[in-house]
Amino acid sequence: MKKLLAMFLALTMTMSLAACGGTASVQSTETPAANVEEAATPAATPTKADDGKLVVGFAQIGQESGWRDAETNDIQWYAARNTDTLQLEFADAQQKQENQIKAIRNFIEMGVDVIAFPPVVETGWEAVLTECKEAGIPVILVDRGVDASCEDLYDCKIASDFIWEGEQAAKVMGDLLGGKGKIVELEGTVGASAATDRKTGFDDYMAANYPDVEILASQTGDFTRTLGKEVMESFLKTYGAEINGVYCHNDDMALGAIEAIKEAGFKPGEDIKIIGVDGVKGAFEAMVAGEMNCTVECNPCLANQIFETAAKLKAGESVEKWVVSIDGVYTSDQAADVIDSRTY
Ligand code: GZL
Repeated sequence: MKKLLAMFLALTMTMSLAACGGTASVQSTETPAANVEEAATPAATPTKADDGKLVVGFAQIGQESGWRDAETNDIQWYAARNTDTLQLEFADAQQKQENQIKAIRNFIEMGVDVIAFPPVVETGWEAVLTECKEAGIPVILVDRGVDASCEDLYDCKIASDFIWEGEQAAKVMGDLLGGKGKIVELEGTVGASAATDRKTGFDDYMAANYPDVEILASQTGDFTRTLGKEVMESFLKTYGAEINGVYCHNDDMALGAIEAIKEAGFKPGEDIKIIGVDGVKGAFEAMVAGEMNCTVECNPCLANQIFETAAKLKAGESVEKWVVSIDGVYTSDQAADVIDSRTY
Protein backbone atom coordinates (compact mmCIF):
# COMPACT_ATOMS: atom_id res chain seq x y z
CA MET A 1 0.00 0.00 0.00
CA LYS A 2 2.85 2.39 0.92
CA LYS A 3 4.54 1.65 -2.40
CA LEU A 4 1.28 2.36 -4.23
CA LEU A 5 1.01 5.68 -2.37
CA ALA A 6 4.62 6.48 -3.20
CA MET A 7 4.07 5.78 -6.88
CA PHE A 8 0.89 7.89 -6.87
CA LEU A 9 2.75 10.75 -5.16
CA ALA A 10 5.61 10.49 -7.62
CA LEU A 11 3.17 10.53 -10.54
CA THR A 12 1.25 13.47 -9.05
CA MET A 13 4.42 15.45 -8.48
CA THR A 14 5.61 14.67 -11.99
CA MET A 15 2.40 16.11 -13.41
CA SER A 16 2.36 19.21 -11.20
CA LEU A 17 5.91 20.38 -10.70
CA ALA A 18 8.21 22.00 -13.19
CA ALA A 19 11.37 23.92 -12.47
CA CYS A 20 14.84 24.76 -13.72
CA GLY A 21 13.81 23.71 -17.20
CA GLY A 22 12.20 20.37 -16.58
CA THR A 23 9.71 18.29 -14.68
CA ALA A 24 10.41 15.17 -12.68
CA SER A 25 9.88 13.92 -9.24
CA VAL A 26 11.42 10.49 -8.92
CA GLN A 27 12.25 10.12 -5.25
CA SER A 28 14.92 7.69 -6.29
CA THR A 29 15.88 6.09 -9.52
CA GLU A 30 15.74 2.82 -7.65
CA THR A 31 13.27 2.80 -4.80
CA PRO A 32 10.62 5.54 -4.82
CA ALA A 33 9.75 6.66 -1.30
CA ALA A 34 7.03 9.08 -0.33
CA ASN A 35 8.48 10.46 2.86
CA VAL A 36 11.38 10.60 5.23
CA GLU A 37 10.47 7.39 7.06
CA GLU A 38 10.58 5.30 3.90
CA ALA A 39 13.38 7.29 2.29
CA ALA A 40 15.58 7.56 5.38
CA THR A 41 14.90 4.06 6.58
CA PRO A 42 13.94 1.99 3.51
CA ALA A 43 12.38 -1.39 4.34
CA ALA A 44 15.46 -3.39 3.41
CA THR A 45 18.42 -1.04 2.97
CA PRO A 46 18.90 -1.24 -0.78
CA THR A 47 22.36 -2.37 -1.75
CA LYS A 48 24.44 -0.36 -4.13
CA ALA A 49 24.10 -1.80 -7.60
CA ASP A 50 27.45 -2.96 -8.95
CA ASP A 51 26.67 -1.77 -12.47
CA GLY A 52 29.31 0.97 -12.50
CA LYS A 53 26.72 3.75 -12.06
CA LEU A 54 27.52 6.79 -9.95
CA VAL A 55 25.44 6.32 -6.80
CA VAL A 56 24.60 9.54 -4.95
CA GLY A 57 22.67 9.79 -1.70
CA PHE A 58 20.88 13.14 -1.35
CA ALA A 59 19.37 14.07 2.05
CA GLN A 60 17.07 17.00 1.23
CA ILE A 61 15.95 19.40 3.98
CA GLY A 62 12.25 19.30 3.10
CA GLN A 63 9.64 21.30 1.16
CA GLU A 64 9.61 24.56 3.17
CA SER A 65 9.74 26.94 0.22
CA GLY A 66 9.23 27.29 -3.50
CA TRP A 67 12.98 27.59 -3.80
CA ARG A 68 13.49 24.21 -2.09
CA ASP A 69 10.97 22.57 -4.41
CA ALA A 70 12.79 24.04 -7.41
CA GLU A 71 16.07 22.58 -6.17
CA THR A 72 14.51 19.16 -5.59
CA ASN A 73 12.93 19.10 -9.03
CA ASP A 74 16.16 20.12 -10.72
CA ILE A 75 17.97 17.26 -8.98
CA GLN A 76 15.28 14.69 -9.70
CA TRP A 77 14.85 15.87 -13.28
CA TYR A 78 18.61 15.49 -13.85
CA ALA A 79 18.58 11.99 -12.30
CA ALA A 80 15.53 10.94 -14.34
CA ARG A 81 17.38 11.93 -17.52
CA ASN A 82 20.56 10.06 -16.59
CA THR A 83 19.39 6.71 -15.20
CA ASP A 84 21.90 4.86 -17.37
CA THR A 85 24.86 6.39 -15.50
CA LEU A 86 23.40 7.70 -12.23
CA GLN A 87 21.55 6.13 -9.29
CA LEU A 88 19.96 8.77 -7.05
CA GLU A 89 18.88 7.82 -3.53
CA PHE A 90 16.74 10.71 -2.27
CA ALA A 91 15.49 11.37 1.27
CA ASP A 92 13.17 14.20 2.44
CA ALA A 93 14.02 15.10 6.06
CA GLN A 94 10.93 17.28 6.60
CA GLN A 95 13.18 20.06 7.98
CA LYS A 96 14.51 17.91 10.83
CA GLN A 97 18.26 17.56 11.33
CA GLU A 98 17.85 14.15 12.96
CA ASN A 99 16.17 12.89 9.79
CA GLN A 100 18.99 14.19 7.63
CA ILE A 101 21.49 12.43 9.91
CA LYS A 102 19.43 9.22 9.76
CA ALA A 103 19.33 9.38 5.96
CA ILE A 104 23.08 9.99 5.76
CA ARG A 105 23.72 6.95 7.97
CA ASN A 106 21.53 4.89 5.67
CA PHE A 107 23.52 6.09 2.69
CA ILE A 108 26.73 5.03 4.46
CA GLU A 109 25.22 1.60 5.12
CA MET A 110 24.22 1.36 1.45
CA GLY A 111 27.78 2.17 0.43
CA VAL A 112 26.88 5.03 -1.93
CA ASP A 113 29.71 6.65 -3.85
CA VAL A 114 28.99 10.24 -2.73
CA ILE A 115 26.69 11.90 -0.18
CA ALA A 116 25.24 15.35 -0.86
CA PHE A 117 22.97 17.40 1.40
CA PRO A 118 22.01 20.95 2.43
CA PRO A 119 22.73 21.13 6.22
CA VAL A 120 19.51 22.51 7.69
CA VAL A 121 21.59 24.24 10.41
CA GLU A 122 25.34 24.88 10.73
CA THR A 123 26.02 22.83 13.88
CA GLY A 124 25.64 19.21 14.98
CA TRP A 125 27.30 17.49 12.00
CA GLU A 126 30.73 16.48 13.36
CA ALA A 127 29.82 12.89 14.28
CA VAL A 128 28.02 11.91 11.09
CA LEU A 129 30.53 13.68 8.83
CA THR A 130 33.31 11.82 10.65
CA GLU A 131 31.44 8.56 9.93
CA CYS A 132 31.31 9.52 6.22
CA LYS A 133 35.04 10.19 6.26
CA GLU A 134 35.80 6.91 8.03
CA ALA A 135 33.65 5.11 5.44
CA GLY A 136 35.63 6.78 2.67
CA ILE A 137 32.52 8.45 1.23
CA PRO A 138 33.06 12.00 -0.11
CA VAL A 139 30.55 14.68 0.99
CA ILE A 140 29.19 17.63 -0.97
CA LEU A 141 27.38 20.39 0.97
CA VAL A 142 24.63 21.92 -1.14
CA ASP A 143 23.10 25.41 -0.75
CA ARG A 144 24.11 25.83 2.90
CA GLY A 145 27.23 25.46 5.03
CA VAL A 146 28.42 23.98 8.32
CA ASP A 147 30.47 25.61 11.06
CA ALA A 148 34.23 25.98 10.73
CA SER A 149 34.97 23.00 13.02
CA CYS A 150 33.77 20.69 10.22
CA GLU A 151 35.76 22.39 7.44
CA ASP A 152 37.92 19.27 6.92
CA LEU A 153 34.99 16.85 7.05
CA TYR A 154 33.47 17.69 3.68
CA ASP A 155 34.95 17.84 0.18
CA CYS A 156 33.03 20.61 -1.54
CA LYS A 157 30.31 23.21 -0.89
CA ILE A 158 28.10 24.27 -3.81
CA ALA A 159 26.23 27.37 -2.61
CA SER A 160 25.60 31.07 -3.12
CA ASP A 161 27.40 33.82 -1.23
CA PHE A 162 24.73 34.76 1.33
CA ILE A 163 26.67 37.71 2.72
CA TRP A 164 26.79 39.19 -0.80
CA GLU A 165 23.03 38.57 -1.12
CA GLY A 166 22.38 40.44 2.15
CA GLU A 167 24.56 43.34 1.01
CA GLN A 168 22.67 43.62 -2.29
CA ALA A 169 19.37 43.72 -0.43
CA ALA A 170 20.69 46.46 1.86
CA LYS A 171 21.88 48.55 -1.10
CA VAL A 172 18.43 48.45 -2.70
CA MET A 173 16.60 49.06 0.60
CA GLY A 174 18.80 52.04 1.44
CA ASP A 175 18.19 53.54 -2.00
CA LEU A 176 14.42 52.90 -1.85
CA LEU A 177 14.20 54.72 1.51
CA GLY A 178 16.40 57.58 0.44
CA GLY A 179 18.81 56.66 3.21
CA LYS A 180 16.30 57.22 6.04
CA GLY A 181 13.51 55.15 7.60
CA LYS A 182 12.52 52.25 9.84
CA ILE A 183 12.42 48.62 8.75
CA VAL A 184 11.75 45.15 10.09
CA GLU A 185 13.55 41.93 9.17
CA LEU A 186 12.12 38.43 8.63
CA GLU A 187 14.93 35.94 9.24
CA GLY A 188 15.28 32.43 7.85
CA THR A 189 15.62 29.21 9.85
CA VAL A 190 17.45 29.83 13.14
CA GLY A 191 21.01 28.52 12.84
CA ALA A 192 20.96 28.09 9.07
CA SER A 193 23.99 29.59 7.32
CA ALA A 194 21.68 31.10 4.68
CA ALA A 195 19.90 33.05 7.45
CA THR A 196 22.96 33.92 9.55
CA ASP A 197 24.94 35.24 6.60
CA ARG A 198 22.07 37.07 4.90
CA LYS A 199 21.51 38.85 8.21
CA THR A 200 25.21 39.64 8.61
CA GLY A 201 25.52 40.97 5.06
CA PHE A 202 22.39 43.12 5.31
CA ASP A 203 22.79 44.48 8.85
CA ASP A 204 26.50 45.27 8.52
CA TYR A 205 26.01 47.04 5.17
CA MET A 206 23.09 49.05 6.55
CA ALA A 207 25.06 50.13 9.63
CA ALA A 208 28.07 51.15 7.54
CA ASN A 209 26.26 52.92 4.70
CA TYR A 210 22.77 53.89 5.88
CA PRO A 211 23.05 54.79 9.60
CA ASP A 212 19.69 56.61 9.43
CA VAL A 213 17.85 53.41 8.54
CA GLU A 214 16.76 51.79 11.80
CA ILE A 215 15.98 48.08 12.14
CA LEU A 216 13.02 48.11 14.54
CA ALA A 217 12.79 44.33 14.93
CA SER A 218 14.17 41.10 13.47
CA GLN A 219 12.59 37.66 13.96
CA THR A 220 12.63 34.25 12.30
CA GLY A 221 9.88 33.19 9.93
CA ASP A 222 11.72 29.87 9.33
CA PHE A 223 11.82 30.48 5.55
CA THR A 224 8.08 29.68 5.31
CA ARG A 225 5.25 31.82 3.88
CA THR A 226 2.91 30.95 6.76
CA LEU A 227 5.25 31.98 9.54
CA GLY A 228 6.47 34.97 7.55
CA LYS A 229 2.89 36.24 7.46
CA GLU A 230 2.35 35.60 11.18
CA VAL A 231 5.53 37.44 12.21
CA MET A 232 4.72 40.37 9.91
CA GLU A 233 1.25 40.55 11.48
CA SER A 234 2.88 40.88 14.90
CA PHE A 235 5.30 43.55 13.63
CA LEU A 236 2.37 45.51 12.19
CA LYS A 237 0.46 45.28 15.47
CA THR A 238 3.49 46.67 17.32
CA TYR A 239 4.82 49.27 14.85
CA GLY A 240 2.03 49.84 12.30
CA ALA A 241 2.63 52.81 10.00
CA GLU A 242 6.11 53.31 11.50
CA ILE A 243 7.37 50.52 9.24
CA ASN A 244 8.77 51.82 5.94
CA GLY A 245 10.30 48.56 4.70
CA VAL A 246 10.72 44.83 5.30
CA TYR A 247 13.75 42.70 4.41
CA CYS A 248 12.92 39.01 4.10
CA HIS A 249 15.61 36.30 3.97
CA ASN A 250 13.53 34.50 1.31
CA ASP A 251 10.73 35.30 -1.12
CA ASP A 252 8.25 32.90 0.50
CA MET A 253 8.32 34.97 3.70
CA ALA A 254 8.05 38.15 1.60
CA LEU A 255 4.87 36.79 -0.02
CA GLY A 256 3.48 36.04 3.43
CA ALA A 257 4.40 39.56 4.57
CA ILE A 258 2.59 41.03 1.57
CA GLU A 259 -0.61 39.26 2.64
CA ALA A 260 -0.27 40.62 6.18
CA ILE A 261 0.44 44.16 4.96
CA LYS A 262 -2.63 44.18 2.71
CA GLU A 263 -4.85 42.79 5.48
CA ALA A 264 -3.60 45.59 7.75
CA GLY A 265 -4.74 48.18 5.19
CA PHE A 266 -1.34 49.23 3.84
CA LYS A 267 -0.05 49.11 0.24
CA PRO A 268 2.86 46.61 -0.10
CA GLY A 269 5.59 47.93 -2.39
CA GLU A 270 4.46 51.53 -1.74
CA ASP A 271 3.70 52.24 1.95
CA ILE A 272 6.10 49.45 2.93
CA LYS A 273 8.99 48.55 0.61
CA ILE A 274 9.55 44.80 0.29
CA ILE A 275 12.77 42.98 -0.55
CA GLY A 276 13.18 39.20 -0.67
CA VAL A 277 15.86 36.69 -1.66
CA ASP A 278 15.63 33.64 -3.96
CA GLY A 279 14.16 34.94 -7.23
CA VAL A 280 11.19 32.56 -7.32
CA LYS A 281 8.37 33.17 -9.81
CA GLY A 282 5.99 34.42 -7.09
CA ALA A 283 8.35 37.30 -6.34
CA PHE A 284 8.38 38.38 -9.99
CA GLU A 285 4.58 38.16 -10.09
CA ALA A 286 4.38 40.36 -6.97
CA MET A 287 6.80 42.88 -8.51
CA VAL A 288 4.78 43.00 -11.73
CA ALA A 289 1.71 43.69 -9.57
CA GLY A 290 3.59 46.54 -7.84
CA GLU A 291 3.48 44.75 -4.47
CA MET A 292 7.19 43.95 -4.11
CA ASN A 293 10.28 45.99 -4.91
CA CYS A 294 13.21 43.60 -5.31
CA THR A 295 14.37 40.00 -5.13
CA VAL A 296 18.01 38.97 -4.87
CA GLU A 297 18.40 35.76 -6.87
CA CYS A 298 19.77 32.59 -5.25
CA ASN A 299 20.17 29.92 -7.90
CA PRO A 300 18.51 26.61 -6.85
CA CYS A 301 19.39 24.86 -10.11
CA LEU A 302 22.53 23.12 -8.87
CA ALA A 303 22.04 19.57 -10.20
CA ASN A 304 24.62 19.83 -12.99
CA GLN A 305 27.26 21.07 -10.54
CA ILE A 306 26.30 18.51 -7.88
CA PHE A 307 26.52 15.45 -10.10
CA GLU A 308 29.54 16.64 -12.10
CA THR A 309 31.36 17.24 -8.80
CA ALA A 310 30.21 13.86 -7.49
CA ALA A 311 31.59 12.11 -10.58
CA LYS A 312 34.95 13.86 -10.08
CA LEU A 313 35.05 12.85 -6.41
CA LYS A 314 34.21 9.23 -7.28
CA ALA A 315 37.07 9.30 -9.80
CA GLY A 316 39.41 10.63 -7.12
CA GLU A 317 39.84 13.97 -8.86
CA SER A 318 40.35 17.19 -6.86
CA VAL A 319 37.50 19.71 -6.72
CA GLU A 320 37.11 23.30 -5.51
CA LYS A 321 36.26 23.63 -1.81
CA TRP A 322 33.52 26.22 -2.52
CA VAL A 323 31.72 26.43 -5.87
CA VAL A 324 29.96 29.81 -5.66
CA SER A 325 26.66 30.22 -7.52
CA ILE A 326 26.40 33.33 -9.68
CA ASP A 327 23.26 35.28 -8.73
CA GLY A 328 21.52 38.43 -9.97
CA VAL A 329 19.50 41.27 -8.42
CA TYR A 330 16.06 42.04 -9.89
CA THR A 331 14.02 45.18 -9.13
CA SER A 332 10.37 45.82 -9.97
CA ASP A 333 11.17 47.94 -13.05
CA GLN A 334 12.78 44.85 -14.65
CA ALA A 335 10.19 42.26 -13.57
CA ALA A 336 7.82 42.43 -16.54
CA ASP A 337 10.70 42.04 -19.02
CA VAL A 338 12.28 38.97 -17.40
CA ILE A 339 9.37 37.06 -15.77
CA ASP A 340 8.71 34.88 -18.82
CA SER A 341 12.35 33.78 -18.98
CA ARG A 342 12.48 32.64 -15.36
CA THR A 343 12.97 28.85 -15.04
CA TYR A 344 11.81 28.43 -11.41
C1 GZL B 1 19.52 29.09 0.11
C2 GZL B 1 18.59 28.05 0.74
C3 GZL B 1 17.40 28.70 1.40
C4 GZL B 1 16.48 29.49 0.46
C5 GZL B 1 15.16 29.28 1.13
O1 GZL B 1 20.66 28.46 -0.44
O2 GZL B 1 19.30 27.30 1.73
O3 GZL B 1 16.60 27.66 1.96
O4 GZL B 1 16.81 30.85 0.36
C6 GZL B 1 15.23 27.81 1.49
O5 GZL B 1 14.02 29.58 0.35
O6 GZL B 1 14.31 27.46 2.46
